[in-house]
Amino acid sequence: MKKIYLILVISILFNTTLFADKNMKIGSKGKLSDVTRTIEVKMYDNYYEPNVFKIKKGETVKFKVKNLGELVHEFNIANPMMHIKHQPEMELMVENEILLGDRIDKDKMQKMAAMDKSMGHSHSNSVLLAPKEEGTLIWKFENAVNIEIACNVPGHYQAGMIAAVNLD
Ligand SMILES: [Cu+2]
Repeated sequence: MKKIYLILVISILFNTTLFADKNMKIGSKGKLSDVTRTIEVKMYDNYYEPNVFKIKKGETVKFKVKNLGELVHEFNIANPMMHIKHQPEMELMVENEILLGDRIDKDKMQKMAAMDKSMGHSHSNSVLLAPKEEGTLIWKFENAVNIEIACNVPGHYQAGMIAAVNLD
């Protein structure tokens, strides 16, 4: 029984490593010329509207995201494991006072990014918006599996700021 458990743990760890490489099956940054649909998304404290997205496999979607909440929020397309992995980066941004509750210190973000890339928060699969800000993200859902859209501002994911993505 113990042996089986050990094998299970090893295989989970192994899969985790496989998933953590560049070919994570979440799709890729899309081109404007490939966009077939634009979806408007509103972010509130702490939820998305809509909170379910029906997407065809291979489709390139443009998301127009608006933060109508009073806090900073993120619209991040990833799988659950990537979200968990991204959260310490966001916590560091809070510790470095780049990410404040209701605003983003963009000057500081740029300065820090010059030293540490993760502080720049320039991920093609994510937009980070202060209240009243708007952003767009174009994503190609090719080979995408197990996707969820979530906010990794500390505490928000845990509070349930997650939108489901149904791929068919
Ligand atoms: Cu949030």
